Amino acid sequence: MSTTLFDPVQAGDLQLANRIAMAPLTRNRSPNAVPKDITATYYAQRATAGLLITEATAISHQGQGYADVPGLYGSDQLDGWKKVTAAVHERGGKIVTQLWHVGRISHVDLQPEGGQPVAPSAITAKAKTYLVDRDSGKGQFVATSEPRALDASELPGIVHTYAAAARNAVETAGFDGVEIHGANGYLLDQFLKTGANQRTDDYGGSIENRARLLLEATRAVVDAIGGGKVGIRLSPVTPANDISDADPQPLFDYVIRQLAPLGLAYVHVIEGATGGPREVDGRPFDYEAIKAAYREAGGQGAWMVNNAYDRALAMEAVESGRADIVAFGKAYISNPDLVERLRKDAPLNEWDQSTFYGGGEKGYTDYPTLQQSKQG
Ligand code: 8OZ
Repeated sequence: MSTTLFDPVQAGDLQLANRIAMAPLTRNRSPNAVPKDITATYYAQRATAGLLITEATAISHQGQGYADVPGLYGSDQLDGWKKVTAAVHERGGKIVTQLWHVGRISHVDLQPEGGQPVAPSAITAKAKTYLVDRDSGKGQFVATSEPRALDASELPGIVHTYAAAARNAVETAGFDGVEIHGANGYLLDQFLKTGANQRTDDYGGSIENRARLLLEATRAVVDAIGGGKVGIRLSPVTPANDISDADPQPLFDYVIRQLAPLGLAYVHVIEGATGGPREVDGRPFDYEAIKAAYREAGGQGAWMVNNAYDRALAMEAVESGRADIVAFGKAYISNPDLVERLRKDAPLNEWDQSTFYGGGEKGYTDYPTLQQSKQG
């Protein structure tokens, strides 16, 4: 019998009970970048996932781009995360945190001393970020601020910050590992892609140069905590956050071949437009080709896929061998017991988009399990 979605899998050092992952999901419920007790409840409720990937979590103040998203650079932030990892481990779950630097997707109000966000080049993204008015507590989407181009002399510091955050995550906060956010038009993806990177130094121009920062950061994280505890998320063709590349297939062929020897736990690929359609107009992409390139180059990490998977497509992906793990996003917001529901082919709770970003327990920790629905 072939492998199913519900079979265990080894991803580097991570021994996972099944092949269903909770995708990283921004929830904006961590004022002052500190996860609260309800965040521990939220993740613990979902601990039957083979792997929980936390919401994107800033590696530094400069890496912050949205109101009330958590961090990994302050002791109070790490203390908050300790409660989360303890609650998940108590329920037998596995949890990694997503290392995030937003680059140009930020706002001066969120930056150290109100400074400009940083980017490969001084090109403003046609994108929105999310701010919360301190007085009224109301959230709103606002245009991102004009960024300044990073000086090459600043890049080693950013690479170091990725490694420091990874060490904080594993050694202090108790995470089982980390996922590097290389997707969705944030800093590392901005360096990768021609739409945001017009540099003329060693970090711009050729594919090798554009991939340099992502690979340096990944190697530094691997050196800090070991490749078996490291995953990476990529989104070859997403239009999220106004990102684009003139020729993504050879770019990602190169990136994936460079990642192959690092002994990563997994590679996580968003197929299509993040949170949207699996095909993006005018941006064809051959995902099987980059998976084959990864294996050909010796990559042994688990292959995780994401975006608009339903039960049937997820089962097909694993049973056919196309993927080792499937990450579910929005379905995990509204179904804490998603694994059980998929196993039983039970109906899913619908999600409430109005409570995705910001707020409290409503739309966060109050979605019922199957059992609670029966009792209620
Ligand atoms: C939705 C809202 C804010 C941020 C991503 C971290 O797309 C995000 C994000 C998603 O990766």
